[in-house]
Amino acid sequence: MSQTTARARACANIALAKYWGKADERLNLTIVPSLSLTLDGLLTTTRVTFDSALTADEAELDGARLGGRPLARITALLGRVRELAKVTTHARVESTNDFPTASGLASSASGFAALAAASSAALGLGLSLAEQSSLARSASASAARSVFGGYVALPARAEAAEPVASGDVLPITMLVAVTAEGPKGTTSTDGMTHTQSTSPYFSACVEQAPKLYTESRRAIWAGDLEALGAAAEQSALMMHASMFAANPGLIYFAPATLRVIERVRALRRAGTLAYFTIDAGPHVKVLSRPQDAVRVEELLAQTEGVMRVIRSQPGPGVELSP
Ligand code: 2P0
Repeated sequence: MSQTTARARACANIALAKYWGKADERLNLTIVPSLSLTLDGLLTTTRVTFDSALTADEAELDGARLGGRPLARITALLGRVRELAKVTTHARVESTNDFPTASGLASSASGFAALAAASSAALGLGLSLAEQSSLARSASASAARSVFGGYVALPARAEAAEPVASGDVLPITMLVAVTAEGPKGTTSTDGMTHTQSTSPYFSACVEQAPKLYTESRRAIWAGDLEALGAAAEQSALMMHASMFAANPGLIYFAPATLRVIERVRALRRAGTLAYFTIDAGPHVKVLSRPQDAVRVEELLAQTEGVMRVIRSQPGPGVELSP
């Protein structure tokens, strides 16, 4: 019996300029460019052990055995790594998240970035970060971005993400207002396929996305939180508007989602810079200046329906760990 193992840690990322929709479903290439911030407060740790005694791949997340589609996505990535390393050995994957899984908190981003790094390292492949990003993207497009720290871009139809700027260029504290526990009803992959095939607003989003992406990049380099926040809010609302207009309409919002949006806008009217973004789930992620974060966090925590608030700073890219 032979065994070879490696462990990696990756942080989730939150897109400021959103990706929603595929240019190529089989290759998992995105139809629009996206730009994200990798966050230190949302961490996945994954150990991969290739073991000749195994007769199939197996995986567990937070101690629960995975099967069905989640396992199939993992097996597909492991298959690519085996092909590169020219081996046929099956693997055991043990993964833990320190945040709620599959509820719009980007667990697949950190999960597949950590899986790409750990599995390729376990087989001694020595992949570059761009190659790890491409591997992660083949499983989940947003995962391509979690390979890098700070601000990260995934251009339209790109194989791999690329770093844009360190988090210090525009320091932000991201406050995640958690409004539900447990998995969401519709996965991102299903939600975007449904939107792409039935929403009359989808093409408008695709048309507008490059402009918001360019504005976001420019705002980061100008250190302009107001411009970045405005672009991020429009990107998120446009994405959700396209889902609302799908047939049948897809609504990830909970009542508390709207209450947090209103709270953020009230803060801005009162002179505090705060901006929201919302992914394929009911939680609201709030961008604020680090010096305002404690006060903004308190106000979010007091909002009806907010269960807790996770505070994050810009985080590092994927790392191997002992
Ligand atoms: C993003 N999201 O840019 C967008 C915004 C959620 C909303 O990418 O099908 O897990 O695996 O490529 O990457 C979440 O979808 O979907 C996502 P697949 P993914 O972050």
